[in-house]
Amino acid sequence: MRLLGKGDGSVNPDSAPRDVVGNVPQGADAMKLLYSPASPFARKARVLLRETNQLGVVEEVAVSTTPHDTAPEVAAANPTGRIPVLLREEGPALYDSRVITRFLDARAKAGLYQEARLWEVLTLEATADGITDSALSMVYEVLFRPEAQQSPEWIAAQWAKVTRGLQVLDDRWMSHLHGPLDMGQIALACALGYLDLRHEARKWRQGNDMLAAWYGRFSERQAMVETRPV
Ligand SMILES: N[C@@H](CCC(=O)N[C@@H](CS)C(=O)NCC(=O)O)C(=O)O
Repeated sequence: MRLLGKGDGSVNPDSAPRDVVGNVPQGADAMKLLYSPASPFARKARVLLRETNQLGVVEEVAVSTTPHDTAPEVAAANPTGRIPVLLREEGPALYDSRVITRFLDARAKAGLYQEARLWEVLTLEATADGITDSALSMVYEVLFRPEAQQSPEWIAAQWAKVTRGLQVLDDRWMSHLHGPLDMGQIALACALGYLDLRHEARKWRQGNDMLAAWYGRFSERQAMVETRPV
């Protein structure tokens, strides 16, 4: 298994190579999470593992994978070739991030998908993941397409999705964001962390003051600090 993290499934030369983090799990429940340090989707699962105290049963294994060069261990477990993947002793591998987080939340009975606000939480998570999808595809457009084939219009359209999402969050979601911890909030924090990592120059905080203030506080959580991409 290749253990050097290239990043968000793109190229991330500044990511420190890592392999296993935390205790090595043993026993029937032992699981492995395939991730790379800069992957915002994998970070959702990694933050959840810390918030719900499950690092003792899930070993984090950094892999090196890109859209053009899928790591064999990722391809073997997830036909779409994407991370995160959760390898389990007691059942088939799980993907994508939303399936993994739902599974790990249920396993720990952590209540990050509270029944009383389930549809809100899922919609918030979908909004956050949509922002991440667009932000990631902008990076892929530049890294993995020949320059002559890159489309500035397409990149602008992706960024428009990001800014529309941020605006809606800043306008309508602040009271939810200030409520009890849930998976929508974690997904959003991972999305915003990715904007800082890859799109800092676009200054997403401008015009989204409340969201920026919320993120400032949320990113101080230990789980966020420990998983911050370098
Ligand atoms: N919907 C998926 C998206 C996962 C995803 O796009 N992961 C990226 C890294 S952040 C990846 O593996 N890219 C490699 C590829 O697209 O082949 C999820 O939520 O897990």
